[in-house]
Amino acid sequence: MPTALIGLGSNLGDRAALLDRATARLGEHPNIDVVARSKPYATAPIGGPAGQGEYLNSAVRVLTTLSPQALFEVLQQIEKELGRARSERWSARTIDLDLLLYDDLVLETPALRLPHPRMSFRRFVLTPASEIAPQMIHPTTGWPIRRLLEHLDTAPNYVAIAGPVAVGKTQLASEVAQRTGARLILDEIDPQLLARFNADPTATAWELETSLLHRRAALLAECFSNASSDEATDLAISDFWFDQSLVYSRLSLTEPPQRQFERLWHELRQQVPSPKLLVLLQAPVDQLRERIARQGRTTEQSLSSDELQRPHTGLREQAAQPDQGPVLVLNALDHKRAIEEVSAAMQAMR
Ligand code: PH2
Ligand code: MG
Ligand code: MG
Repeated sequence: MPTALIGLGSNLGDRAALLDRATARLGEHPNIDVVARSKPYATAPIGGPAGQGEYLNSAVRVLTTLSPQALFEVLQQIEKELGRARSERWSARTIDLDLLLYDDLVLETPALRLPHPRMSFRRFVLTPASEIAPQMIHPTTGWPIRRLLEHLDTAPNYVAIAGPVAVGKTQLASEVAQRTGARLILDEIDPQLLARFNADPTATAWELETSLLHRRAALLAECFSNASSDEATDLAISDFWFDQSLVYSRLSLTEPPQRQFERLWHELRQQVPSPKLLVLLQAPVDQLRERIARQGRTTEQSLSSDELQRPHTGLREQAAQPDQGPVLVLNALDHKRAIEEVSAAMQAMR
């Protein structure tokens, strides 16, 4: 019988009683068997309007013969019966029942996404989930729940933003840094080198890629070495991802230098911290083209749709590598939403 993992949260009304009643309702359903239930954990509210009360969060593991969609509808029905009113996103609620995992199913429908798109980096989800389902595999990272929680405990509070050229990485990183007080780490490129690259991309690709790679390694090492006690915050965000160099090198370098580049990347990677969370910004290619034209980026203007699409695909593949960890994929076009998502994620992962 399929196993499902459900996250519960309440920050309005008699929170403990609401968690109890929701769990009891689940167990009363003829096709749902509650096999494990975590303790309630008091957690600070993340995201949404200011001034909300503290949450109680818990998790339950169930066996069910219901399909994921049918189980999801049951959760919504219970929310309704327990007085859940829907208003502003992430606002206070009597009860929230989130379908986190359904076996190792990966599903993307307008109504339901599995695994839950934000579970992999939220401490208020992973703490109770790890109590009752530490070995259950989160299918898009390939990591068990316990490892996801350990990652939150051990990785630096650092978010890397990745995405194709002109998607808005710098703007997003800057605005999130401003909003959260995080340290901002921005890609740097020598303008003369860029000019030479624009004039002759093929001849300059190696020099450009290695220069970027060394600079990124130095920026990250610098930011995290003096884990300075005088900093008001231990949060950091960069408008690049160290591993994106690898993706671009595969697109721009020929075979033998690419292998050499891969060795260099591997060597430098040992010394740089990997992000606690990777944010992958996505936008349709025709939108990228518009932004490229608006920004007057001459090199990219001549790229075909296929060439613009390739980094997208490469970054997605690299982000799905077994050691990568949590990834949050966002639509770059909804800028306000992206800022809210990343800011909330940075609070939730601490
Ligand atoms: N749920 C949210 C948004 N923020 N914060 C805490 N502490 N616990 C939650 O369950 C929670 C939240 C959206 O569902
Ligand atoms: Mg929720
Ligand atoms: Mg919900």
